[in-house]
Amino acid sequence: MSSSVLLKIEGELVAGHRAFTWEDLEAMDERWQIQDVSRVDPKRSGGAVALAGILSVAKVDPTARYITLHSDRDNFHASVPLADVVDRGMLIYRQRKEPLPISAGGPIRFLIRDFAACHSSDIDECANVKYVERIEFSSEKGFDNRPLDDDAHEALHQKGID
Ligand SMILES: Nc1nc2c(c(=O)[nH]1)N[C@H]1C(S)=C(S)[C@@H](COP(=O)(O)O)O[C@H]1N2
Ligand SMILES: [Mo]
Repeated sequence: MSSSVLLKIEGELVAGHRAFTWEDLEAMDERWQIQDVSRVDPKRSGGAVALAGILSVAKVDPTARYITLHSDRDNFHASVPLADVVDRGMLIYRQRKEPLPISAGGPIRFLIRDFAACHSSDIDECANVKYVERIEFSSEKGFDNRPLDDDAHEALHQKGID
């Protein structure tokens, strides 16, 4: 198992822990661990940590209003109001005792409980960003290149990266 950094936390509003290895996520307090994400979304499997746990360990300032999830791997980014996901967001990071595979959106995939249909709201399925490498906290909305309509969504799926 590697101890390389899987997740970076960015932004001026972050005062605490800014770099997480797989071991850091696994070592997070039991109260932040979600053992079985299939109960949240039957399409998903594995274990996650609650976004609220990351906020706590990273000591994110309460004035943060937006969270931006960055996948540099395939240049996909989503920025949503933090208040809407603070209690519903989680980071899937393991399957049994192993890191989440790329094929499942790993090593880290964001998942929102009760997400809306694609581009029907800010908190939609498209915001379940795969291959999350960086999470940014800010007072203003960050970069977001989610598909805005059915055509753009179809084009993204045709690219074969979704
Ligand atoms: N990194 C990354 N995350 C992504 C996407 C993507 O293209 N790249 N597509 C999004 C969209 S538009 C949707 S609807 C869901 C689809 O998730 P699924 O392929 O696991 O069903 O992933 C979201 N997360
Ligand atoms: Mo989507």
